[in-house]
Formats: sequence, structure tokens, C-alpha cells
Amino acid sequence: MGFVSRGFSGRRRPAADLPPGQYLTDDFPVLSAGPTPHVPTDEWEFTITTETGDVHRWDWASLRALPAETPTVDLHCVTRWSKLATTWEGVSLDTLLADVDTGADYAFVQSYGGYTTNLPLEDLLDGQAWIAYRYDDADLPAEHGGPARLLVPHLYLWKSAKWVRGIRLTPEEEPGFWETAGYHIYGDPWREQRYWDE
Ligand SMILES: Nc1nc2c(c(=O)[nH]1)N[C@H]1C(S)=C(S)[C@@H](COP(=O)(O)O)O[C@H]1N2
Ligand SMILES: [Mo]
Repeated sequence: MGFVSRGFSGRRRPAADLPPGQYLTDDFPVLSAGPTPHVPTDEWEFTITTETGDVHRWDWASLRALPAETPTVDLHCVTRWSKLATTWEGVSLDTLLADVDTGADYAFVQSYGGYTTNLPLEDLLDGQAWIAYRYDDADLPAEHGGPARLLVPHLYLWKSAKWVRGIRLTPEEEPGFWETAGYHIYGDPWREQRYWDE
């Protein structure tokens, strides 16, 4: 079979790596619906709240004390740019959810500054999502969501909430900021789920 190795340059990657309707960029565009919040790490906290009201809480030190992973992933924005092979450091949601007892099927993600988004809880599990605090071997810059953002690269990038503050687990799916504005409730780039009617 005609197997072709990908190589390591990160440029000239095969078109098969790009979801339909996307183009490649080497830049890292900044897309924010409002002003950039600046949250000092000594005031930062992250919570996971279950459907029964149990609150699991991490401050900055306890987040950074958890085992870190360094995923290399492709990013796909619904405005059609994709950026391949980006490198991050963060804590897997598998780690954060390990001791969370829940029967909920959905996650409602909330950010400092008020942004929200939603996804099925199972899309946060099995090595698919991280709370990321470093990008490209540097602390995550505020405009890209620092001190920490959600990273869910298998869905369109609007699901990767910058300045993430908490996740509420819910039995019913609740649409977030862009989902309420007409974007797809799930947002799979490979199925081109850009808007609610696709
Ligand atoms: N809190 C917050 N998170 C957000 C957004 C936002 O406006 N606010 N924009 C989303 C969108 S539409 C995209 S494409 C990505 C952009 O991430 P970047 O600015 O790091 O490229 O962040 C997502 N997360
Ligand atoms: Mo976006």
C-alpha cells in the first residue's frame, strides 16, 4: 500500500489532514468575542460542579501539581483556518474528572469574562480534552486564553473556551454563547457542522 510518512516540518502537510472547507495557516489568529480578561494565578480557580451540586475545586497550585501531558494537536476554527501540529501542556480532563461522581451526559463550560460553550461529557474524556496552560513551550498568553483554557481539538475551536473558569455537568444539553447564536450544537469539523442547520 502506498503509505507516505508525514514528515516533521509541519508545513506542506497532505490535504487529507484538513477537514472540508478549511485552509492552512501558520499564524495563530486571536478570536475573542469580548475584551481579554486578565486573571492573576493567585486568584484563579477552576471548578467542576455536578448535577447534584457537588463542587470540585482546584486553585492554580493544585492544578499545576497534577500530572501534565504535552499533546500535539491540529486546530480547526469555524472561520475556516486550521493550524496543524500545535504543541501544548496541560492537565487531561480524564485526570480532573477521575474522582467526580456524575450521571450527567453534558458539560456546560464557563469562562472568566462570561463566555460559555457546551459539549457532551464523553467528548471531554478518553484523552480528547485538556485544561492547557502552556503553548509552544511558553506560558499561555492571555489573548490565547491564559492562564488556562480548555483544549478540545477534535471539535471546532469555539468549543475550546479560553480563560476557563468551570464546567457544570448537566443532564440536558444547554447551548452556550455561539451555539445560542446559531452555531452547531456539536461542531465536528470533519462533518462540517458549522451552523445549526448543518
Ligand atoms: N472565553 C472565550 N473563549 C473562546 C472564544 C471567546 O471569544 N471567548 N472564542 C472561541 C473561538 S470562536 C475560537 S476560534 C478560539 C480562538 O482561540 P485563539 O484566539 O487562541 O485562536 O477560541 C474560542 N474560545
Ligand atoms: Mo472561532
